[in-house]
Amino acid sequence: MNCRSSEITAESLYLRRREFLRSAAAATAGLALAPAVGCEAEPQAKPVSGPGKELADVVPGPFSSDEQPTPWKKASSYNNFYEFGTDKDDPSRRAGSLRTEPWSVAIEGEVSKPGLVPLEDLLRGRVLEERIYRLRCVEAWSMVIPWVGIPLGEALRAFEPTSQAKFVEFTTLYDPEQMPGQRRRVLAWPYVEGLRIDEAMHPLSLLAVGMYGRVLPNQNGAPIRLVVPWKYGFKSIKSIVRIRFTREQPINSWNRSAPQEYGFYANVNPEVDHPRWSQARERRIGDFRKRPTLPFNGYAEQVAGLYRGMDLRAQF
Ligand SMILES: Nc1nc2c(c(=O)[nH]1)N[C@H]1C(S)=C(S)[C@@H](COP(=O)(O)O)O[C@H]1N2
Ligand SMILES: [Mo]
Repeated sequence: MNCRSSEITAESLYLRRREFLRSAAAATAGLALAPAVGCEAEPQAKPVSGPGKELADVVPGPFSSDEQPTPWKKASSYNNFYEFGTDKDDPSRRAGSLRTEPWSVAIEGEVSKPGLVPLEDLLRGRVLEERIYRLRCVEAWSMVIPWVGIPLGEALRAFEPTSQAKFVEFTTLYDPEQMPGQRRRVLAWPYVEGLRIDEAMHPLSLLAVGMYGRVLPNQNGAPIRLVVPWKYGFKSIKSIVRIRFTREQPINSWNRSAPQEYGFYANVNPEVDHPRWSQARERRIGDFRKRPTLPFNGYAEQVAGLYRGMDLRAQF
């Protein structure tokens, strides 16, 4: 069976299909799409668990790309999540050991409302938005993923950062029993990332809890992760357990491990090569041909103003 074309059909119809499923015409639409759906389900890597629970009451959010979403199969089986190993298929094979319930996030540092916040409370009363964002890895590949989440800035403001809060630091769970990749010191665990406060508050920054209308698969950073679409993928930290508001610029894991290769800002910049390869082009997962990489991953109109006056070659 020619899977490529039917796979594309399945993905391009994915949004409309969900509408159909909700409507009275569900039975007919389901029939019409049956072959494509079957193909979509064809395994590439064996998933640790099936697609997550469907999320209810998701509204379309702003800034969505109109590009074709990457097939779910690829987005959930070609991953970087070193806590489960360094191969692309390690996370989808091994992340089943991560327990995502119950889950809390510690709020610390320069805030008037610190505390340990259960995930349910973090989400309570908030509208889940779907935003189709490009994610561009520093390794020169990219995907287009329909994320589901809440604006990071809105979530952060609720904790009332003080005027001293200049940066926000995020930390991933540390538990080598659940995250076997942490038994090897490929990075200084736990994984840490950071944003300047204005970057964190920018309306593009998303705290994601789902993708493709469903709860995040473990390998994609369940139960809660960042998505910062104008920065290289490593800034989009997964499985967050701590958010700390700081006066000083946080030391992010990749900067610590290889400072000459990975900076703090990590804004997607086709003009600044990685020391070992070019950043001028990228391969969209599923495509054969490479395409040019866009400044700020195509989000320059929204975010270039944050960096006015900065030398982004020096502060890479
Ligand atoms: N905790 C943690 N977060 C992480 C990583 C990681 O290894 N550990 N990898 C990063 C990198 S390099 C990329 S490209 C993205 C990949 O996200 P995805 O697998 O959902 O596409 O996650 C980022 N977040
Ligand atoms: Mo990445």
